Amino acid sequence: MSLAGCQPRPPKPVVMNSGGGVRSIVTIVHHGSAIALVDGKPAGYGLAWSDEFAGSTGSKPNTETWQFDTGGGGWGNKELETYVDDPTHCRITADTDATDGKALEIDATKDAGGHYKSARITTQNHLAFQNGYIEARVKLPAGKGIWPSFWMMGNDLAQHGWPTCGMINIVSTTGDQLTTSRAELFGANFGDQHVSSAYTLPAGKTLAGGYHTFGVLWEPDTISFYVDGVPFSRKTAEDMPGNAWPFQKPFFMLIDLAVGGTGPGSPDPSTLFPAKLMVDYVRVYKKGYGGAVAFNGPHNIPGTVQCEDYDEGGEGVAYFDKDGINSSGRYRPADGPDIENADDPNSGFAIGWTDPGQWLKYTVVVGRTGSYRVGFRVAAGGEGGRFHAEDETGKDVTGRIDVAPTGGWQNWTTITRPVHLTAGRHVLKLVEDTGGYNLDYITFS
Ligand SMILES: [Ca+2]
Ligand SMILES: [Ca+2]
Ligand SMILES: [Ca+2]
Repeated sequence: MSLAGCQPRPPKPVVMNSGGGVRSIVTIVHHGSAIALVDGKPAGYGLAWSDEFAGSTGSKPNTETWQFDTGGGGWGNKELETYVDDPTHCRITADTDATDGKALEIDATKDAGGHYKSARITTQNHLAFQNGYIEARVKLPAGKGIWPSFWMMGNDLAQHGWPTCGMINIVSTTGDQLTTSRAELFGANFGDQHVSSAYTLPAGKTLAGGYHTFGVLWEPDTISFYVDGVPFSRKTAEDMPGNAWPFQKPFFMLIDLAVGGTGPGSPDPSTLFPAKLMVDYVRVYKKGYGGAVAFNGPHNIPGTVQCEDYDEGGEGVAYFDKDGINSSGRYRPADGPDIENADDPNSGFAIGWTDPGQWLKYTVVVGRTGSYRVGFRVAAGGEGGRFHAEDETGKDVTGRIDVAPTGGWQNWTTITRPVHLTAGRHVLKLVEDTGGYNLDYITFS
């Protein structure tokens, strides 16, 4: 579904050339209070989600993640482009400067009649995020009238409209001002008042011509912006017009390449078309995620999680296994967790050799906030044992689960419990409080 025609069209921020009633507060660098990045992310954060834009060359970005906003009409800023859903304007492309040799390319074109076409993609209706360090590696196009953006809007846009839903502009820099990176927060429900932050690159440096990273560290009460890992702004509600702070709820992402309008002004004869916006990746790091990456997933809830499909990332990241050896050697022989065949319909393999203190992580995407029935498929040939599951904050989500003897290591039974889960991406951690049972799969319904 496109925004065009069925919902208000959220504008991009009007910043640089705005007048009359628009309050633009430019605040420069608070290094002292900023959180430094370590290995490209805040300490204690791990990769929770990414799109590396590494699909088939020439294809559109993953449609399970991104949808196209289409249409023209200025998008609230008198912009000149018409956004189209067409790989000619938005596709995966080979790029030797990209970390993995591939990037998303958005092309803004001008035809013989002077009409501009470009693309805008969003995760709206697909994925939303709340809190974390969110970063894109981007090659910005230069030129008067060129306006690339990587930004986020509140998931409640349709209910509350812009700007009350909130907006986080991680990159909102025009193609004729590439010695400065601009970021903005919008949140007030009175006009487009906002707080803007700007970072001017060191003398002689420019954002043109190569990849740079643009990040936001979004914590419940503060939002900080980064360019190439350098923090340049840290804001709280006190900095916002009317102390608005609509950032304690999920936001979706947008990437677009606008042409003209009240932000950058119109292109001039020096502006080269097509203008190309390149995005190597978008990554979301979250506190406590520890670097685990979904294996054969992420697993959708409601749905079934095979216990052998624990995350990738290895010892101490995706799992803790006491001897570091897969004793049965099945399925994932290089890993530590012990995976054996499961004599149970449609279940593949099972985790055995459970041992107190061992754990396994599973990256899941919860479809809606609410109550679920979780069913653990278990077998216990000996005396049985117990385990529980935690979310990424360490909260016990299941309570203690006792496994009674089932009369054999392949005599499977299901233990069900109610759980409450919140929508979005999470990492569930299955913690073995004792040994004495095998784990086959987990159902959520
Ligand atoms: Ca890439
Ligand atoms: Ca083991
Ligand atoms: Ca299984």
